[in-house]
Amino acid sequence: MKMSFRWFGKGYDHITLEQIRQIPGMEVVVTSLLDIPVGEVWPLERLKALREEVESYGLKLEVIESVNVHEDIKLGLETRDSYIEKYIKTMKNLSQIGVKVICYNFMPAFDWLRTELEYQLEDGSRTMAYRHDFVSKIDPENFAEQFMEQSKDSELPGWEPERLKEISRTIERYKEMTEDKYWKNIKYFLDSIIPSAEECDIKMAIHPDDPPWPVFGLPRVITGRENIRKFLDLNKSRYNGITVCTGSLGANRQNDIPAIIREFGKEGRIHFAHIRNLKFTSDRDFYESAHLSKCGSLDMFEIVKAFYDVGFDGYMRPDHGRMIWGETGRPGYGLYDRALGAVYLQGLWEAIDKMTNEYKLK
Ligand code: DNO
Repeated sequence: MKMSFRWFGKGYDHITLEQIRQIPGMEVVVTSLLDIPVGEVWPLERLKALREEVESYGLKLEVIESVNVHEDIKLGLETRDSYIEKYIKTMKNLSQIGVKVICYNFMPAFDWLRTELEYQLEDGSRTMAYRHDFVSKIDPENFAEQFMEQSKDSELPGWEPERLKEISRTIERYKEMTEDKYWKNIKYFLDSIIPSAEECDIKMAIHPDDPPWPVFGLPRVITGRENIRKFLDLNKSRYNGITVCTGSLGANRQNDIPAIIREFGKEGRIHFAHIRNLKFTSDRDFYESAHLSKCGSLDMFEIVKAFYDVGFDGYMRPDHGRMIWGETGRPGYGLYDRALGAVYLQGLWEAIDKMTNEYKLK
């Protein structure tokens, strides 16, 4: 397991690489070029400069999150081939700077979704929350407006202002989309890019849909064990893999996350792990809690143990944290709580490792 930390890049993140390098055990930075419009090629010169910047802090740049998939590819339009070509060029450029994993998603129209960005917890910290009732009653346009208001100046990943402005129009384009067609579009994309991923030695790691059920009538398919199996079977190369995001999959109580990790981890199909906890406030509603098992509804020990047992040698990062100690910034992506998460996860790993090898406990 290699511990990593998401960084949005200079000018896009209030956190510095200097701060990230000081988190104990931190090895890898997970980043992206946020200013390149979705679908355009990421220029090699920019990538070389980015790598140099990251490496000058003693960190490695081996994971990209995300190279977003153009809507035309998801919709299966004729124009998709030209976007796929550009996607492959970006992959080739990324391989030249030593990137090993690309995290991406295939969620239609927008990325992950929360209803509150500043949900206040008893201890005064703030976090993100999801209320299903709210989502089922509101239309996407109103939702997008409220979301923009709440997020103030800090842009959320997957909720860029350009996307939000277009949201109704984008959703409209999915009117005729069935789940079946959507799966076909995924397969078309995979079959086009995976041979290049193999050549480039870059593992593709799709992010699960968050939350893992249809929203605003749009298909959402990467939702749990069965659909992950279906996804992996679309293209059986090891380079076609997944990101296990415990918070996304964990939002559906039926998902047995340790079992998912064991099944797909053994097959070498998990390339990236986003680890966070959440606390259910009803059957479907939850807030994102601190990472510790006792703070939320997920058992972090069981999750880390499953990764350990399958010999996970991919990248792991602490996912969304709360805002604590007066920090302000991009919701979910503060420094302090995620740094605590990174250390906690490494603590679990070390304990499991020593118990297994030195104390010979199973
Ligand atoms: C949210 C993130 C997602 C993720 C994308 C990957 O915080 O986990 O935005 O980066 O879905 O493409």
